Amino acid sequence: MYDLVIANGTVATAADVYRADVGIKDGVIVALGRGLTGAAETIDAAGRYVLPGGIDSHVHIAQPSGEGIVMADDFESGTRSALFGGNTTVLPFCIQEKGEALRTALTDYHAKAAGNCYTDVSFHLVISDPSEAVLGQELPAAVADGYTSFKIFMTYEALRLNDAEILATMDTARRTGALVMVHCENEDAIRFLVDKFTGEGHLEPRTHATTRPVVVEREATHRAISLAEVVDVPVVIVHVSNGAAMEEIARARARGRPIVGETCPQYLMLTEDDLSGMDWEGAKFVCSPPPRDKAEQTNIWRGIETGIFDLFSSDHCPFRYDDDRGKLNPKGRNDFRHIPNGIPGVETRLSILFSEGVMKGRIDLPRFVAMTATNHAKTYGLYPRKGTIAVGSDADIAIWDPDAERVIRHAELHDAADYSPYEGIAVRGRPETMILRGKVMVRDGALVGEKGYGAYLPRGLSDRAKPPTE
Ligand code: DUC
Ligand code: ZN
Ligand code: ZN
Repeated sequence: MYDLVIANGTVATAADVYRADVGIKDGVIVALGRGLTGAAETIDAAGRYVLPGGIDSHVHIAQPSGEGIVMADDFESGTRSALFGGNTTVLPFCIQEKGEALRTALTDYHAKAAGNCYTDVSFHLVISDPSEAVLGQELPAAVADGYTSFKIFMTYEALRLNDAEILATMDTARRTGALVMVHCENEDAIRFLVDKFTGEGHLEPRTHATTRPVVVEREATHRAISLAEVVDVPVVIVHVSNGAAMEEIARARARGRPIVGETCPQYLMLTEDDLSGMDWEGAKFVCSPPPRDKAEQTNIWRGIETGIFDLFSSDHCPFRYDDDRGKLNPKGRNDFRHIPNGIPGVETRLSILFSEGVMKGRIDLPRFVAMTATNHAKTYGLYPRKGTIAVGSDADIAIWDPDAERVIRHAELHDAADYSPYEGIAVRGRPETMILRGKVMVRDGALVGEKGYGAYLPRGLSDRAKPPTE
């Protein structure tokens, strides 16, 4: 009757924690109950947590990263690493280069993913060239085809949009029901500081953090929220690193604005001091926004505990360290301005929040599930197919051993980078068996599933963004 039963485990959703067996047929959850029998295969999950597979809605895989720079992970290594980290779905970014048609960018990106995935995938767009054709025809067509979210940047010369472009792009989101994600850092302020500090001879990795202080993120967060208010659209503020930006979100919500807040492990576990590593090792921690200080880590925990953050994502953006095409490229090894921005983390995201959050009593299991799976599915148009354990949902399940203790070592991870920024951190809890649409992909820590079983998912509109009804 069932293809698979997961028996005797403790099931957790974003709402409840309860003892139940999970019955699976044709890739879908068909029963929750006690004493389910009649399965082709039964997995005994006694003493284990049975959780929805993680959804990481902010990862970068096989993304063009500038001349001479190559992102460490392709879809094979990136989704394999995600799977071992407890995830069953990831959402990477399909970048539109300036002048490029969205359809071209999407076709190229699909070709990279097709047949190579160990998890399900869906794509956000990045809009870098909001021309009339893009906003008038291409983007609405893409939204209708299931690319229902896109990111815009307020920093990086090649990607940033000015305020007029942000307003026009947000207006297309309003008309189509797409959801806008914003990278909030003020490029002109960063430029000013970079000129000042490099003029004084500061080229070391730590200057990356010095030239991207909290105020440039706070100002841009305020502006993004204000522009979204002018247009009257919801907005996702991604990778929030500090309390001042959190306050902008809280204030806007108090006015009734629909703001989604996202934060990431680096803002809990790293500080800007990490960028001062000997012999340019600080390059391993160069990401934007940069890690802050201990007081800001406490602020970010408060945001997780009190609900300012809906989403906990990895912002996995992997570059190899000791590599001519990575962090230590010929220019980057002498000048922080040429160190590619981003750090790996898709495999460590869930273990860090489980260990530091759930096992240390800062958040409960339903909040963990909400922040790592359910809210991602709801925000990005995948719910209730994904992100929960319910009859009718895809059987995407992570079976966790809550007592397993280990120390994060890159040698044991499955990405294609050559380091982890979290090396040496002790964690409790481990996703030991992973099930994707009813198929066991990882069993007791060993890969048993096949590359290519992971599928592309077109998405519906976000629960947070609905188009006008007129
Ligand atoms: N923004 C991201 O979202 N990821 C990596 C680098 C960046 O600036
Ligand atoms: Zn960003
Ligand atoms: Zn990112």
